[in-house]
Amino acid sequence: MELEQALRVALDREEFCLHYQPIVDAATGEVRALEALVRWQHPQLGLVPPGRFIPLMEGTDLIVPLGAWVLREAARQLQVWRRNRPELRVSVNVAPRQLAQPEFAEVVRGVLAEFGLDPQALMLEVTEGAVFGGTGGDDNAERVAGLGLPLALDDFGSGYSSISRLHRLPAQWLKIDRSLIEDQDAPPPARSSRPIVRALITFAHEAGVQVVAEGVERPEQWRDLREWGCDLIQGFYVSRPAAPDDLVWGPFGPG
Ligand code: G
Ligand code: G
Ligand code: MN
Ligand code: NA
Repeated sequence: MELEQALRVALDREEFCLHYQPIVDAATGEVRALEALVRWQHPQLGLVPPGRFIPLMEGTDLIVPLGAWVLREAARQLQVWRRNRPELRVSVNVAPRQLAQPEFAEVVRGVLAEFGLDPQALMLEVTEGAVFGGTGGDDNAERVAGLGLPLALDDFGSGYSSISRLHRLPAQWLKIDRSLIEDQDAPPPARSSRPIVRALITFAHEAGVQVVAEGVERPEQWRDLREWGCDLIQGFYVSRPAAPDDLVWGPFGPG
C-alpha cells in the first residue's frame, strides 16, 4: 500500500503514540518540561520514527489531523502528570501547515478547555519558517500566545535564522538546534560553534527569552552551556525520548 494511504488508515485507527523527552534545568537538573515526539505503531513494522512519515504528512493536509491528535493526546497525558507535578509542562511541535490553519487557535482553545489545563502548561514549538513564511502563521502564533500558551522557537540555527525575529515573536524559549551544539568542540580545521552559541545565549537573554540547548550528548557540553548561562538542557545525555511509563524523572546532572 502506498505510504500516504497507509497513513490515512493509521489516523483512522489511531495507530500513533507519543514519546516524551525531558527538558531539564541546566543548573539543578530538574525536569521542567517534556517534548512530545510522535511515533507510528505500525502493526507489522513496529515503532516507526517521525523522520519516516512526518515529512510526507507535512507535504499533504494529513499533518492537520495528526497535529490535532498530538495536541489532544499530549494534553490528556499532561493533565494526568500535573496531578503530582503541578509545574510540569509539555511542549508540542507544530508544523507550518498546521499553524497556518485558520482554525488552529480554536483547536488549541478546545483542547485546553477539554482537559481543564492552565494554558501555561502547554508549550508550542514553532519554527521560523512556520511563523514568518507568509502563510498566516504569524497571526496564529499571536493568537495562541494571546490564549496564554508559551511558544518555543524550534531548531534555531538550522537554516537561515535571524536574531532580529526573536524580538518579533512572543516566544519564551529559543531552542538552539543540535547542529550548533554538536560542533561545539569540533577539532580544527572545523570552526567551533562555541562563540555562536554563547552569543545566542546573550542575545536571547537581552530579549527576555530563555535558551534550550538541544542534542546534548556529553557531560562536558552541559557543563560549558551551564557556565555560559544556558537555561535548559535537552538531549540523549539526559534521556532519549521514552514512553510515559518508561520515563526517568531525575534530577539529572553533568557529574
Ligand atoms: O524523533 P526524530 O528525531 O525522528 O524527529 C524527527 C522530526 O520529527 C523532528 O524534527 C521533530 O520535530 C518532528 N516531530 C516529532 N513529533 C512531531 C509532531 O508531533 N508534530 C510535528 N509536526 N513534528 C514532529
Ligand atoms: O526538530 P526537533 O527539535 O523537534 O527534533 C527533536 C528530535 O531530536 C527528536 O526526534 C529527538 O529524538 C532528537 N534528539 C533529541 N536529543 C538528541 C541528541 O542528543 N542527539 C541527537 N542526535 N538527536 C537528538
Ligand atoms: Mn521540537
Ligand atoms: Na528542535
